[in-house]
Amino acid sequence: MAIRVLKLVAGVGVAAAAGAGAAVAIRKTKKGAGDAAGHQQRSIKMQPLSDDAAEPAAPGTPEPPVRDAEAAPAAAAAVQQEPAAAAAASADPVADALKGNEKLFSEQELAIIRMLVEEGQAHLFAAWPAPGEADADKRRLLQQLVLLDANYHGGLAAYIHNAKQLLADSKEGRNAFDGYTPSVPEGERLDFGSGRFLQLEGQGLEAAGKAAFVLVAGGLGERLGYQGIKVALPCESASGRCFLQLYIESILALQDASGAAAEGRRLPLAIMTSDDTHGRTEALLKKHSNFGMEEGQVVLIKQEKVPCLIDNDAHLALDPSDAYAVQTKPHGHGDVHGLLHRSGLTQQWQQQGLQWVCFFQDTNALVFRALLAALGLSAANDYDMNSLAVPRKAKEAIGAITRLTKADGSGAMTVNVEYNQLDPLLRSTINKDGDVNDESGWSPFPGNINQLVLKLSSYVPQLAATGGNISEFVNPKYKDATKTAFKSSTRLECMMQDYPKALPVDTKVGFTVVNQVWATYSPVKNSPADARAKAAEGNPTHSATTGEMDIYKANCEALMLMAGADVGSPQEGMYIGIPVEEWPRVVLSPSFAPCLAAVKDKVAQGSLLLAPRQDKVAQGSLLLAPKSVLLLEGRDISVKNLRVDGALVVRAVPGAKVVLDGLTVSNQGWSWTPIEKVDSPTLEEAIRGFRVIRNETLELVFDQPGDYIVPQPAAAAAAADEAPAAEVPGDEAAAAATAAAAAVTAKTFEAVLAGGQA
Ligand code: UGB
Repeated sequence: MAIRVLKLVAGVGVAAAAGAGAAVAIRKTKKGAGDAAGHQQRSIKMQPLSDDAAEPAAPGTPEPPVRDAEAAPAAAAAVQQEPAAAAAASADPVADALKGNEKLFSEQELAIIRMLVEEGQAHLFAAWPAPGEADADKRRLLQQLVLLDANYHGGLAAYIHNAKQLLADSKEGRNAFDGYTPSVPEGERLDFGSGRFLQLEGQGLEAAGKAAFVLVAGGLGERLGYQGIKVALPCESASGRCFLQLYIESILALQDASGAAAEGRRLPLAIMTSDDTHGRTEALLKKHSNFGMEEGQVVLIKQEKVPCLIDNDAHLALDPSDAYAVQTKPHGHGDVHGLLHRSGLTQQWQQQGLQWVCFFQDTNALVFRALLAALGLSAANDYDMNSLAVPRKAKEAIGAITRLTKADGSGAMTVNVEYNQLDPLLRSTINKDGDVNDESGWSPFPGNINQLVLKLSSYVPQLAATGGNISEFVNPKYKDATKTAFKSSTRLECMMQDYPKALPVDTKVGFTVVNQVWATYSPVKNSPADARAKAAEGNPTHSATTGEMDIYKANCEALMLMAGADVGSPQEGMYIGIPVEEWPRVVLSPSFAPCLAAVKDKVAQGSLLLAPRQDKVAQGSLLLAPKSVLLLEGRDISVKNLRVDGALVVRAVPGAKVVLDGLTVSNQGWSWTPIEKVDSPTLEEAIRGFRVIRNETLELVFDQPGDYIVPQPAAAAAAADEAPAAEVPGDEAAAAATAAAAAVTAKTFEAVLAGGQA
């Protein structure tokens, strides 16, 4: 493998030519993540909620019972006990349940036990041996119950009460949307890169300077078959940049491009974690010095899990592998609103003068390509809430953003309706055919992808009114049609997109559809096996394979749309049975392309050619995939004339103004080698189906500010006699020769670019 690294020292280039003596260091080594020490993110450890009667309940959920163990009649408690326990009930049901173990516990713990017994949960203690045996385990269970009680708004009593109500509704088949008439809400549909898109993007960029960002990252990649945290996965293999790095760099790029940085303002990022992801997210940030964010700029807020339920009576589940632990599961991403409120972050952001909060999920690398247009529409229409959305095919398994209005005028909301609820709702109201496409060939209802823009001035008071508690749902998998038993335990959940359910009727809720799904949404959710099954049904696979390929596609399309670049035609490819469109591997760093308009500014019209083109690809079986690779990593790089047939990587620090003008790169490039042909693939490689082999690369590194033209005018002129532009061949010997020179003159550098003759 030959990786050629030209490390361009400050002063080389046009400005240097006019002044200081230029020196170019050329080396042939590379890599090293540069993990500077310094743990900078601030972690807010959420305090357990106090058992505060003033804490608002989740909107739409029933009132919790009053927690007053003394006041509750013992007879009522006995009725709710398990039959065996009820038979043996005495005057003190707690004593009955604990069988002499009472003395192990504090008053606070005994109060919780009493409440649980009254709520019919005596089974949690039924198998306990006599005092003296497993006492530490019994205390361990109580400690967990105290925590679970503290972490749920209204405590465990409220949780059990809400669960009973929702389980009864589920058993009866009651529809939460009964009485509502659906219609298509207010919003706008945009073509990626259109004039209107760019106009809104411009408005969005201005608004981004007053935005906070929230990443929900409490979920594990179970469906993906990945053990690590998803935000640590590379979003693409060409740069190896992980999702968290991409998101943070995108926010920093917006901070810069919006002018916030110039005014000394930092755009905050809050990340919701869970016990499954917290430690590893913290460690990832620490290892990479917050990927460039300052101390305190990124904040972690951790959600807690909720107890599992074993039946319609909301009996709490003991862990199948531990009789002294309640089984728990995630409560859903809806927790984010309550956490933002209770941490004080939203109030703090408002006091700092911020106006918007942008929410996004853990593995959609495209979100920042379209988010600005949504932010712009929010600003233009003064939306309290705006959902970035995608076109939806009727019956597609994706929620639909829907306006729901009560016939009697008593209520209205714009909210996500899950696809399985939409069809029956439409049939029973406005369309006997249910969920069908309209004349456009698409469902008139936009597809929800959970990238939300909220207006802080209405969000903060709404959180104060509701505590940020989001209406919950339950989704038990029943054993049979009688709906009396579950296949496995269930739990209450809540979703962040259900936030509008509790909003006042006159709240402005809209949507922003970007018509090109590939420009907006390509999450990494499914294992290769599930992805193959989805592909077989003709559905998007939402796999690591397509997540990566769609980044290259979106970047190529951006270059074509904004700069008339020639990137050839995409090829059909297949990795581990997952079909993909293969485009040249183009990575435009967030600093290079914080928005589409920046691509237009930095890449001259018709100035870029990425080979091989269609005709070359068609020639031989070895060239099944486009091999050209272009990585532009730096704010101040621009392209005036560039041809790449191979791999070119340009890295430039801020202030290194690099103009690629008349450069032709021709080398062996990189190959995306199918996983079946490589030894010992890593898990990250296995779930996407390939390993990147870097055969040959021209890497230009500009690590000092200055003005640079590549190749320098003299080199270009010299080369012009033989070729239209200077050419860098993939020549191992020449690379070795140049690398041998510890420091060479600018003239040598020109020679390298002209023909590798150091
Ligand atoms: N997440 C949390 O932070 N905490 C939790 O408790 C759960 C999740 P999934 P799913 O993309 O099309 C969502 O598991 O089931 C985070 C929307 O609900 O990927 O696919 C997690 O880390 C759905 O309406 O969610 O469904 C991740 O970042 C639709 O938009 C995010 O929440 C769908 O995504 C989503 O978690 C979609």
